[in-house]
Amino acid sequence: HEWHAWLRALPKAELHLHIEGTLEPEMMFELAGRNGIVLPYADVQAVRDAYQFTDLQSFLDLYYAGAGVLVTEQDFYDLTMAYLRHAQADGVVHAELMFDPQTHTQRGIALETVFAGLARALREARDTLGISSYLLLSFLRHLSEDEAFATLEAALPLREAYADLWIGIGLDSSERGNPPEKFARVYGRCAELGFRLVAHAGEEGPPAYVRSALDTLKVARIDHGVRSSEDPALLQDLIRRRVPLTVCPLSNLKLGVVHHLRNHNLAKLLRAGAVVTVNSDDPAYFGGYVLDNYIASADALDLSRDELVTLAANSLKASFLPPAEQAGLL
Ligand code: ES4
Ligand code: ZN
Repeated sequence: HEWHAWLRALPKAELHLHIEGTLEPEMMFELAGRNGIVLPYADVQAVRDAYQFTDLQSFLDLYYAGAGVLVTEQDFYDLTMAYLRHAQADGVVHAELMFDPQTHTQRGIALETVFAGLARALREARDTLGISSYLLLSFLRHLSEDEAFATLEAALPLREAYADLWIGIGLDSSERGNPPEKFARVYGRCAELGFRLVAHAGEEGPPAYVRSALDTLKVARIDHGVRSSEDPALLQDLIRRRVPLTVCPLSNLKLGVVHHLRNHNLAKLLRAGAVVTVNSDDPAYFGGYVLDNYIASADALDLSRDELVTLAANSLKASFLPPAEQAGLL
């Protein structure tokens, strides 16, 4: 398909990507082998066969278990470099990667190990692949706000060493029952510290969580946000305030947020005037990197060339790059 090559060549930013969600089964075995970890799977195919999710939690259980093979600085480097090569092949010129420090510190991995491995890959890719990137440290919302504060306090001594990369804060994991306002105080502190703020909201959770992320956490972008369309006043606010939504179509399909991509509201949100972007979320688990997400959405929703150009341009404009750098990439 000639339009696939055209789509690949469109400069785009990836804004919703969990680096732990880029762990392909092949690398899971490789890292398990060199770290002396025995996986509860016979082979790569058995891992892939296990990826049949019914909802967000059924995915998260395997995602946190998979992350258990990440031990050394080299592991985090290899994981990140493999992602960046995929991203470059998809026409990504800038990536904002979320990472979940609590997933690693809870198993005794030092925060410095995580930062050092991610940063070495991101800085190398800036020079060798021409991809710029930022890091968004994400709090796990199924844990307490005190644990989020402790994570922030543990990470702050590293801020200066990684100031070129670590510019923001995210909120992820089990959404239902863990509303944004649970993290109001720690987000207030992060805002005072000058971090850019995003949060997952309206993936499985209700539109009220999107409202709370906006008004209580004061986020600059909403991760997912697809359930916002259930509240017309909220959707109008998102449109009027030009709050970007980092939508992940294949993720929504695999986790049963939608039952077919034909039913995805991405096109309706875009045509209503929302700042929609297309992203891959956890590509190793959901069966596609960012270009696969664009192609599957275009096929299912009859997106026009102009709409695809708008989606790619939106991704750069919704990024945390300074406007002058955005303009240079557009
Ligand atoms: C996630 Cl798809 C999704 N939703 C919420 N939290 C997450 N962490 C990793 N992937
Ligand atoms: Zn996500």
